[in-house]
Amino acid sequence: MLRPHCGNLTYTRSCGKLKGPRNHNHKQQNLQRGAFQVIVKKICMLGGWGVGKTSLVSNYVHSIFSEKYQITLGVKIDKKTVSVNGQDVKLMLWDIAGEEEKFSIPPTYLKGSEGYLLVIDGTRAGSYEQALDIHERVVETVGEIPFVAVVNKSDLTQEWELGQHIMDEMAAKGWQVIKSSAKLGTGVEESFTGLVEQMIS
Ligand SMILES: Nc1nc2c(ncn2[C@@H]2O[C@H](COP(=O)(O)OP(=O)(O)O)[C@@H](O)[C@H]2O)c(=O)[nH]1
Ligand SMILES: [Mg+2]
Repeated sequence: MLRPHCGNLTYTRSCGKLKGPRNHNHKQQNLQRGAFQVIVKKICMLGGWGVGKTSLVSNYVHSIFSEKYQITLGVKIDKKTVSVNGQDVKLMLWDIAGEEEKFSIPPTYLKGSEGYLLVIDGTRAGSYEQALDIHERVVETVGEIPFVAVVNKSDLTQEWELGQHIMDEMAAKGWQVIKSSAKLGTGVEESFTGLVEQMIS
């Protein structure tokens, strides 16, 4: 399937009939390229309104942080290839908004996803309740798949609301919990890497 003359392992049209995840319903793919094998994984960004999903992706993929609130319309897919435990993994990072305010996640959004970041805003305890609700809906839709609970905005210590008891509660559920700041870039890479490690283990 993969043509040897395609210089880059991408899904561009220039590679002729090379089919990407779009054509394969985002199922896991093992793409052979000589001795290398790249696994493709779809990851969804989930969480309530304004918790920092888009900012986390921006920081992770583009090392950019914007104070301006960007209302994400529809779905945006960012791509990043990482090497985790010696394995190259091409991540397709799905980020939506639109209906998220109402916590309705379009089924097509989750389809084929093998993991997600469940983002919580540490300055708004209510976003934890939203995350619990979203998590429940995801389990109902796609079953138990790997995820990391990311408690974001850790730089805003003055406005911090999420008490230790909530952190303990999440830990007691066996969740992997990571504090992050999309603004400072702390805990961001760790969150994605932690998720990928769960996904490929
Ligand atoms: N201080 C601070 N602000 C953040 C952080 N992450 C996101 N924000 C801000 O929170 C708002 C919502 O972020 P956004 O990524 O658009 O949230 P989304 O709706 O979950 O995608 C924006 O104004 C961001 O600049 C963070 O780690 N620290
Ligand atoms: Mg967004």
